[in-house]
Amino acid sequence: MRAKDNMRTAAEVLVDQLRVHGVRHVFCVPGESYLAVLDAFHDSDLAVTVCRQEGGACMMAEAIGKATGRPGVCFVTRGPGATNASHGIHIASQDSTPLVMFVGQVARDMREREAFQEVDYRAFFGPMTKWATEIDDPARVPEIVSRAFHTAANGRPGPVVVSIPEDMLIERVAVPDAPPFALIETSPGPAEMAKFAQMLAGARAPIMLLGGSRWSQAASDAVGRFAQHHALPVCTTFRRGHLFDQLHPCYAGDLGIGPNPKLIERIKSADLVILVGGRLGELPSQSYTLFDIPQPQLPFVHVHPGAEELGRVYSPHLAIHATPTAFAAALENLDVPAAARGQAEAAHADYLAWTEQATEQPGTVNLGAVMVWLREYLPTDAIICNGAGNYASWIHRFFRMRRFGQHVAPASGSMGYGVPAAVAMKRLYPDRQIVCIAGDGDFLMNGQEFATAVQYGAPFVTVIADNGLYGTIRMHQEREYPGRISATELRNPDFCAYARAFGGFGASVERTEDFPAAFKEAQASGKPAIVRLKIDPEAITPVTTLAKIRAKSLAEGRG
Ligand SMILES: Cc1ncc(C[n+]2csc(CCOP(=O)(O)OP(=O)(O)O)c2C)c(N)n1
Ligand SMILES: [Mg+2]
Repeated sequence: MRAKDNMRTAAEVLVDQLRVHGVRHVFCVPGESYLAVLDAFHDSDLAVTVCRQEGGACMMAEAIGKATGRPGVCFVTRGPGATNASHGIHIASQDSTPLVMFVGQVARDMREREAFQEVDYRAFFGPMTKWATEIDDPARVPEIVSRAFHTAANGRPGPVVVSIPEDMLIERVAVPDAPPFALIETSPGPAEMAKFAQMLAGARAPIMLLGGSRWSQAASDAVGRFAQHHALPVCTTFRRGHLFDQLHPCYAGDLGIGPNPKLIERIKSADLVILVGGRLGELPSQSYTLFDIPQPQLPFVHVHPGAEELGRVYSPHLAIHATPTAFAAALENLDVPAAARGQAEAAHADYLAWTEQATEQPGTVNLGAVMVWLREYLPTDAIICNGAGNYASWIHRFFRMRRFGQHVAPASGSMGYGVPAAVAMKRLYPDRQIVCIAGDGDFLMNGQEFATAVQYGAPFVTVIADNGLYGTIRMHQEREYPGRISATELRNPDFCAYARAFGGFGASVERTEDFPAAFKEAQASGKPAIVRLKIDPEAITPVTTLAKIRAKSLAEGRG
């Protein structure tokens, strides 16, 4: 409880700093290591979401960071809490998401004795974070929290971990609050933009690739106007499909897993590549085969908010150190001679043809047809959340993202993300429709957070593609070791009974044509819901089956 004088506990100062920095939501699993913070929550107007596992809490905070561009915040306890949470820290790191995680720590006078659940957080989280630190002095709480927010959100965003010793949290201090942190835009210089205009003017087949973070709807719209003016094809990189309206006449497709071969051809035959915001990691670069490293074989412009990313893998012909938002704004005033004309119309036609109709699949539920129905049915402000697994290939191929922030999913390829992300999105946007799409393996990695959704009355529909497999790994297994099944089969619970046992709604769908009614019923229930789809295990990707993969591998002499 707050004292009457102007002395506050360090925990109270800390919670006050969160409000100063504009935080509305915190996600946590409680621990005795930070009871004083829990007590300070009691007097604050923060929306606190108590979760079932720290991995889920950290992913919820990460999803807030993705959706808003401002650090998501979570609190976890020491040792087991922090190590559980590391799953979400890794996502924030690889996905360039601003996140600040506070970890309760043993008392200062016990450190270095391997006290109960003691961990050295600087050492443990160091390589996975932008900054990992510990607060020793209550008077420095405003300073260190301010630095944590600036560090997490600016440049290339990422996670920051702040360890808070429990005895430090209860010390009283008189200390002023810090000012609110600032999102710092890095704008491209006139010389870089002039060089860019010159390169574009000379190009006959340019293409733009969008990725990374530090985007906004306004930036996406600005790129759209620029692209239309120059008939410039624009594609999005793995799990960043929401950075561009996929029905924009210049949208060229999704550069991720299982891309349209015509898109790959188009990129290979381009005479100028403009990569904006992303790193072009292993998946979008098609295992680093698209462009030569370090110097790409074709003129390559790289726009990135982190100076240290420019030249890290690709040595660009033109490096522009800028946030995507600032670069997009600069495009509005760019004078490029009309000679610069791309091939947007043909590229968009290729995209439409590739995604128009679901492919034929074995089994009675066609996941492609489900995605086609969802893309027509859901409003454009609906949000799709998912984790990792082959089921996501159908989202990437057939669901058409229309707005910034419409897809909240891990570019890091982490399973278990969809349910926590959906909880966070429903807490953030109670009036928007949230849909989680999960694999059977994927769902049960953080399916416990379904209880959190029920507890907070946060209804969203989870569509589970139940194929009884860790399908992605079976696919790789059949390719490398055909017929030698090992550790990839799943015996699943009754997912509908699971939903009901938690206080939600459950329905099972065995035929594609039954999906719309089941989905609508799930929404109408007003409860967190599961619609389980019975997927034929043979339907392993939108274009092939397990049997075909095995047969090909055997024919090639493997196995
Ligand atoms: C946390 C985590 N553990 C393991 C993996 C490796 N992995 C990638 S996909 C996959 C199987 C996914 O199974 P499921 O969710 O059922 O989707 P499916 O591939 O069957 O559609 C596994 C184990 C991962 N990406 N993330
Ligand atoms: Mg599966």
